[in-house]
Amino acid sequence: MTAALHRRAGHVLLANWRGQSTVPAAGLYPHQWSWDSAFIALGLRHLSPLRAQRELEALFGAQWPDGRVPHIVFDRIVPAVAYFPGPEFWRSERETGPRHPATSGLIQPPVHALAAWKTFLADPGLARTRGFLPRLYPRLRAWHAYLTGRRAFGSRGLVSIVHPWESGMDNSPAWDVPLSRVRPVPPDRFTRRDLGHAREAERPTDDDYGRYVRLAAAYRDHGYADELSRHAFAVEDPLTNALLAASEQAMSEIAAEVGADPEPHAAELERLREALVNGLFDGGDGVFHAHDVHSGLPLRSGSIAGLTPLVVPGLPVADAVVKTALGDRFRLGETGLPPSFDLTDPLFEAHRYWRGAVWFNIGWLLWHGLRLHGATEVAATVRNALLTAADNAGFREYVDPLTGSGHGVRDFSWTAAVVLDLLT
Ligand code: 9YW
Repeated sequence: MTAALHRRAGHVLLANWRGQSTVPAAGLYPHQWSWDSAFIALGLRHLSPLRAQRELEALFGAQWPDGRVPHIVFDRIVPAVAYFPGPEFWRSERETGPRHPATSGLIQPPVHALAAWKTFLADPGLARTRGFLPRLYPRLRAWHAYLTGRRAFGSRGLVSIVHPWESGMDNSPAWDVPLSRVRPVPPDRFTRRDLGHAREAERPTDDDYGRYVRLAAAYRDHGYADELSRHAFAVEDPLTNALLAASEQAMSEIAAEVGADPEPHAAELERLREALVNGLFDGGDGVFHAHDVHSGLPLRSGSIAGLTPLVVPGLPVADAVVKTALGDRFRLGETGLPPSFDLTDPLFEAHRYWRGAVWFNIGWLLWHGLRLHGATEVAATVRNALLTAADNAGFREYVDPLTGSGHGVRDFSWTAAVVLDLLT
């Protein structure tokens, strides 16, 4: 299976390459997405280190003056009707000027420095010739500074997200409580384009979309200002903060490579790790929970995001998290396929997007984190299960955690990229 799977995964990434970057999927997602590009680079580096570098460079080329890396960079030649909400909704040019690429104003989880470091390692000679890291390092620093500066709403030292799209896990049940406070925009006020490409029963509902649109429009109408009082939704998310911490580890390596001081990054990793454990870890059920900044309460849920702090080097509670991963709620030791939500919870839905289905980027993060903490056997189970599921289902966007059956779009870029990285 290995050589054929490798070849097929490569074809998916070649077909989805658009000259400067890769679309997550032809049709459903016809632009560049932020955390998709980071995962894509992790796989693409094995096919073409040059393209992997360019993928990240294209994304950071659209970075805003305030340091934020937008969650979507729009391809100007794609017709406006192809994706909602498109450039005419976000109106990013008001903030960045008309010469800047058109983008959204939201962010996605900061896995980029980790991807950049691994991309460098795939071909250090080429990267040095092109000045890849010396050019990217200041941009990565500005990105992290945006997060820990403008997005540190609480006094707890953690970064907040202000929209479910920023979590990367759009309709996770973890967001049901804070979203219930948001009045949905009526469905006849916007046209969903996603339903032309995917089954309605597997996507977020119209009510979800109505709330997403309300929050995004409010952020836009306040000039994307990051003031807590302006945000109806403000949440400290374990995945975002864990990836930032893991990325600070990569920043130490990058700093050393470009002749900068790694020490501030090592200190930042330590600070974030402590803030994560003190602020979000629940020893009772052995997972991390998001924290609702407005209510001051934990958002207790069975989201797989609660296991992702395993990517943080030196996580002191790693054993407890691995135990949870192996228990009834996630069954990683048996199935190897991480459900996006607790299998035993009544809210679990095997096929609906982030309410239970398995996503390959999260699988990769857990595989990486399990290995980091010495759980090599479980990591191997996860690896094999992801490869088999991608092979059988045709690089689908997500799969059923119990049967492995494929759902969402086919030939999804990060599924192929994760396969390439796991095979190499
Ligand atoms: C949407 C592109 C993106 C991912 C997100 C995923 C989905 C966009 O697709 O959101 O239109 O629903 O939830 O994580 O980056 O692949």
